[in-house]
Amino acid sequence: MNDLFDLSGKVALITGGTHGIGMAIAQTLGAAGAKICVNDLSDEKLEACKIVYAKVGLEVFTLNFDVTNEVAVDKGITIIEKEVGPIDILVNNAGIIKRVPILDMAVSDFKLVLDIDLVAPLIVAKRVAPGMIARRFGKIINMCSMMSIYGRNSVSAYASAKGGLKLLTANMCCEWAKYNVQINGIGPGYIATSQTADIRMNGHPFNDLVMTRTPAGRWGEPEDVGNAALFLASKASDFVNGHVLYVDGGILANFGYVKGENEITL
Ligand code: NAP
Ligand code: GCO
Repeated sequence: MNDLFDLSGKVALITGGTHGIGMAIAQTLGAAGAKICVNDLSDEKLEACKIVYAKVGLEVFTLNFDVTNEVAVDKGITIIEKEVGPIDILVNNAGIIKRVPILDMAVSDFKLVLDIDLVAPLIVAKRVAPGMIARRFGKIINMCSMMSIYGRNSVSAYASAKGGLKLLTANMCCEWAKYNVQINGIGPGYIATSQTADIRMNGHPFNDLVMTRTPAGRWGEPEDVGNAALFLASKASDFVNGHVLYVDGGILANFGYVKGENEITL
């Protein structure tokens, strides 16, 4: 049974894995035996994360490169292949959000979000997939969102990117599944990380919304997403392909309030 989730000898790259969801995924895959590589844009964060990883017994290979820059991605992955080995598991986790109403949003900001959240997963996967195809083994996990299928006021760029990423995931599956490469997405619900820090404070209307809409009655933890990633990175998911696994405490299943004075029981 344990063999199903054993990642010994596998090399995993988790983009933007210095904190938050990326770090939880890296820790979970590392605990299952994978050799972990993470990148980010800040040398300070890359240094600091090594200490956090070391505390859970993981020696992590870190590298500074921008996932939106094709040349930098090529250089970075060439270094990883040389220093650590060919990448077996790619988690396209790096992402940003800009919460701005459509009429107020600069087109350049819209494009920036699309570049990081949609085009970058394509750039990194394009660099890594040929090796996976040649070796007839690979797992690619694209970090989608509930916003892959929902709209919400102020997150148009993010939702456009994450909706696109869901379909990019399906198309990667259509083209690469025959080479024993599985490409899936994870759609986290509302997870307690720096991305949601400013809307999570007690008393903030968005915190109330999350708490009254999530059947599980809580924000998700990065570890909740890490566990789903382990499934999608492991043998246990070898016939799961082109799918988005929502890790959302049930929000997508629910149309209504789940607690408090507005609870609808009729
Ligand atoms: P986070 O704490 O903001 O972490 C995002 C990571 O991506 C950071 O390490 C960041 O680096 C890195 N990054 C951003 N732009 C980059 C670039 N151009 N090149 C390389 N690295 C870059 O976010 P999170 O909440 O953990 O989210 C991780 C992923 O899950 C994102 O794709 C996000 O959209 C998605 N997600 C999050 C939630 C949620 O509720 N938190 C829900 C659904 C989906 P710096 O720290 O140096 O900026
Ligand atoms: C927001 C949130 C999100 C989440 C997540 C939901 O403002 O609505 O930040 O979009 O981070 O992606 O799945």
